[in-house]
Amino acid sequence: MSDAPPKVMVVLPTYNESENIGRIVPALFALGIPNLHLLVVDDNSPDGTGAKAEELGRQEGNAGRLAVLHRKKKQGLGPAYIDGFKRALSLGADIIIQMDADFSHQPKYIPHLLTAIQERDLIIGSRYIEGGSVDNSWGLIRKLLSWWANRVYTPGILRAPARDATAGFRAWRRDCLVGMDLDQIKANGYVFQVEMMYVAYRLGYRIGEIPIHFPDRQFGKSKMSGGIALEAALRVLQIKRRHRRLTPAQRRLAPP
Ligand SMILES: Nc1nc2c(ncn2[C@@H]2O[C@H](COP(=O)(O)OP(=O)(O)O)[C@@H](O)[C@H]2O)c(=O)[nH]1
Ligand SMILES: [Mg+2]
Repeated sequence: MSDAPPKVMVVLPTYNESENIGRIVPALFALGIPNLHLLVVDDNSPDGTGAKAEELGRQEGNAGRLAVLHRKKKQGLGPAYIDGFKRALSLGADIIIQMDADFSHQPKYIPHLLTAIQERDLIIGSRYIEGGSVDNSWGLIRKLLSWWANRVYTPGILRAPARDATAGFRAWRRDCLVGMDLDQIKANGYVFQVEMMYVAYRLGYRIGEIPIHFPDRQFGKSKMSGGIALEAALRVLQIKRRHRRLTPAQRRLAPP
């Protein structure tokens, strides 16, 4: 075995993030993490995010470290991530980071994720453990609902250890994503995050959390809504029904 640093690939799904993409790419490379690569997964954003990402990938210093996966049309976060994860595996990533492109997931936490993943298979950047927090502008009701859904409701149903099951700032070990049958992940939006976590848990992978502060985006618009959040809560039961019989014996050993 060589001592080369693991290949870390950050998967960034984008839809109309033209104001953010030119900021997040340099912010990620500025971390100075050796062997860090980026994969932008763009759903043909009408604002030209995909072309902008291509341009960034041609810039000196970025060339060979930034790939863009173009999908034909907007199909939601879940399918974009599944495609992105498959591509990251085929590009030989050892550790896969998933994060929003809008700075709600702050690059400064990536070193914390990378340290924690050494002892686990999945690390979740959590808003609801000690040291974590959400944007100060969130009203009390919104804060309470999100806390309750993630901290009480979802763990109560799934009996899985994550205390921020809908959080989308995560690190995965390659073996864990290989072991999961990604074609069996059907959910979209916030439930996608819950489904991925639950399948990993059922397959016996070790899940850990690190605290993060989650500020609201400064540029661009959110693609989520209160309705999507409510739907997510109802679909947790479906996720349980679909995957509760999975056991570690059903881990896959190699990608198809
Ligand atoms: N490729 C792709 N990215 C998406 C889609 N929907 C949202 N995103 C991206 O996923 C990330 C999170 O979405 P966002 O709208 O910020 O959700 P919020 O943080 O829950 O408000 C952002 O980087 C979005 O650009 C989609 O349909 N396709
Ligand atoms: Mg966001």
